[in-house]
Amino acid sequence: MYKIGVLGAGTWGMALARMLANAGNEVRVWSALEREVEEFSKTRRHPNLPKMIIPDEIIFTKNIEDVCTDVDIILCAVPSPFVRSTIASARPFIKDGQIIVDVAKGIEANTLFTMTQVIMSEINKDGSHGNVKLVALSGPTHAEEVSLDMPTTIVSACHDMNAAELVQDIFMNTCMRVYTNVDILGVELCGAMKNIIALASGISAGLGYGDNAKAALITRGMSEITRLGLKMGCMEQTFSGLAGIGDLIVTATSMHSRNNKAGYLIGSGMTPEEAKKEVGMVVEGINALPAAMRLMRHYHVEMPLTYAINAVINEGADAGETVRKLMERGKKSEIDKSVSTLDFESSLLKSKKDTGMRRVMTYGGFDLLHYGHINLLRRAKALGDYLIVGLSTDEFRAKEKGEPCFFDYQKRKELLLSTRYVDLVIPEDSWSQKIPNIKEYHIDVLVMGDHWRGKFDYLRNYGVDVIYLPRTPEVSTTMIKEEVKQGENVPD
Ligand code: C2G
Repeated sequence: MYKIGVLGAGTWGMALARMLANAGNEVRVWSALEREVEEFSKTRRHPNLPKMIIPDEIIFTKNIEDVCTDVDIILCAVPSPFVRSTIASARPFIKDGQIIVDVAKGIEANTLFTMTQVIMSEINKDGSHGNVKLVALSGPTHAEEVSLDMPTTIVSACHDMNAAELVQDIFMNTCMRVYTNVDILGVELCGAMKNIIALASGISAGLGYGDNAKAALITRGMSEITRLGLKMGCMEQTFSGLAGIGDLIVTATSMHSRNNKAGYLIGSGMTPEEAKKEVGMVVEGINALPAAMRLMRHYHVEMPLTYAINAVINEGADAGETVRKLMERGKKSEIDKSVSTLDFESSLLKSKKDTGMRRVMTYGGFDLLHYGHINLLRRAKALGDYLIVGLSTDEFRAKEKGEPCFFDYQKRKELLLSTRYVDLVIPEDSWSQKIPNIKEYHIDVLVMGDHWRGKFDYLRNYGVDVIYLPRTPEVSTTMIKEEVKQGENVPD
């Protein structure tokens, strides 16, 4: 069994804490609200989940260190606006390499970071948490139903499939079926944006419209979220999966959903403030709107529903009038043109700079690609969402290392691109190209093995995080060559 530290005693955090404790795990729960800690510890009840009994084995604490040290998993279950500050308080107690599972759904308005990117950027401020593994756990999961052990499915998403599969093992049981996905950005984008469409669905119902309008909102809402996601480099299957359409259906059709409920109250005539007060819990769809509007503009994606909801929630537009305008829009085809050229990809890279999407760069020869290289590439990719490798050319390698690589540049490039981590390979033919590369590709993080420690610190002056990761000590290209040579010399 596992030791789980839970940050946040809200509805979702407590439903999961109960499930994990009942599965035999050791579960400790921290809350910033002392009264919650005392009340839940004593009553073993949660006000938002009246039918749920909190297992006696769950330990509550107001000391954040208690849930961050000596645990296999930290579960971040605080509302999205409090993720950054909570991680800042927890950082001193979190060891490098820790697996953190995020269930908060949202996008940070000023950075446009998803929640796992917020966690990574906050926890690695000290540069000594480069190996923390972040897993997003997201899907069609009403806490109320999970708290009653009703059958549920969810997605465990991480660049590192090992981490995603460990979380799958921990959270899987006869009532919770967990699927893995490597597209963490797509999973998190869906989790944040679907709350906005759920608001729309609630507003529609509040205006007295029926299932036809609800189906239209769900379908066209998923279509615009998918358009945005593809422009951000996500995988299309994610949007037709559990974290995508699955979560949107469950959120937009159920009165369990706060977003749907808040939307209904607004459609019925309440102001957003009155509706939020009436719902009494965090309405993530309203929190996600500022970021959604910025993403829409940065990626030049047409998202009429998101635009319309923002007008109603943040600009005082009349809901009924807004629906009429939506219905009177120009004619459209359902089939978007698809774009996939490299020119688009480099223009996407250029536009990504302001949207907080993190681009990582590393350099090397990567000859006779081995697991030491893969360990480096995997950890480098986990620091962002797009990994570029500056691959030493044959000439550069011969000049700098005195001997050519075993595989030529094309073969080494092909091998790198066949891995799950590398998104783009460019030639490295001079030591001085790192600064122009950083500017041209809007690099946020430079990653190198720690035998280079200190050598590239000067790049920090160009706004780049420079992170040195421990080499995999027992393997190297030179060692492989020598062992093969010795093997050749061994008499039959
Ligand atoms: N690496 C590692 N563990 C190993 C071997 C290599 O982590 N056992 C890392 C290195 O630290 C480097 C990357 O994998 O970050 C590529 O390694 P090499 O091909 O040996 O590249 P290097 O000689 O470090 O050249 O401009 C910088 C140079 O191109 C880097």
